[in-house]
Amino acid sequence: MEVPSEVNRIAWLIKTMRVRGAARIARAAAYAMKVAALSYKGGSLGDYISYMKSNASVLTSTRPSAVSLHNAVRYVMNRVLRAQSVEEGVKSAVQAADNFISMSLSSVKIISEYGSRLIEDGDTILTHCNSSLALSIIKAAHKGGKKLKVYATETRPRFQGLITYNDLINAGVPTILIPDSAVRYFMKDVDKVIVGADTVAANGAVVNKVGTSLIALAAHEARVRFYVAAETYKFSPATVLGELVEIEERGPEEVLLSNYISIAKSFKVRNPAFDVTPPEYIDAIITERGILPPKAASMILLEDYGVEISEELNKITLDVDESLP
Ligand code: RUB
Repeated sequence: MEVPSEVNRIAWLIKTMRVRGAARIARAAAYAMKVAALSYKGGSLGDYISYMKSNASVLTSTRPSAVSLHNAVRYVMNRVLRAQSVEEGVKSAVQAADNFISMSLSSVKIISEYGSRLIEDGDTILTHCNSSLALSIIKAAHKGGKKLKVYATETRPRFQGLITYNDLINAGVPTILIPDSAVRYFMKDVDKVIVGADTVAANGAVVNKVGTSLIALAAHEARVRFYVAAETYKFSPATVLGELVEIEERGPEEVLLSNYISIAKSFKVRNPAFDVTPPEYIDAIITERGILPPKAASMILLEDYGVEISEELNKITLDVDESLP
């Protein structure tokens, strides 16, 4: 059976960034897996499983750097693979998708609560791009009566900073939009930087919107605290085994201003959507399981994926030289 049009539509929404931000992408993918399961008609358990795998790969191919998306799909698929019948497989996919979505939403609430405790009355905060987790913390602190000021970076080339600006202004948080290149200029006025994450690697490095690592560097230089807000399903199990996170590169048309589009072909352009901030520049990762030092990422990953990781390790065969003593 073919991938249903609704699943293809959701994949298209994610790919074209109409649905964006790692948490929303993950919930949309979990929902799409539920749609896929409910749309399945007839066939054997084997057919159902390969059909679900096709749906999973359509979804995961949309945005490679957001491990949240891959983990959401894996969460549903792991349960599908354990089913003994099609009926059970459909039921467990629906249940797993619903569980993932409610777990994701409750993580946002917990993180906003933990994170808002780190913010003090009178703080000036800088945020980059548009992270629903970072914004939930800022809005919770504001709601709790703390007086804040926020610098929101523009976030070229897609200008997600404008979404952040509007969201915070609508919530009543005094916010100033600044060009990305002005971050170091304003850093002396900033008390804390709070950003989101697409992926957290086993060594505590964070993959987030391109420019994040430059901001971390400027914060480090100015001795300003740098926090990352991320649910633990953004932690990448593959990185425990040394795999690197693929950085998504998008088209040149996003970088060139509209008046250059006509001569765009003569420009050589690179447009990475994300970059990697090393753990040394991160003070803490605010998760639903507590406020963690970045180096604790590997512990969380072993807790959640220990069995799968050791199975993978067992597959590695060493070429041993028998003649050695
Ligand atoms: C969005 C981005 C966000 C993270 C975290 O990039 O980098 O900071 O996804 O978002 P894009 P959230 O606009 O390319 O998707 O905290 O909402 O999960």
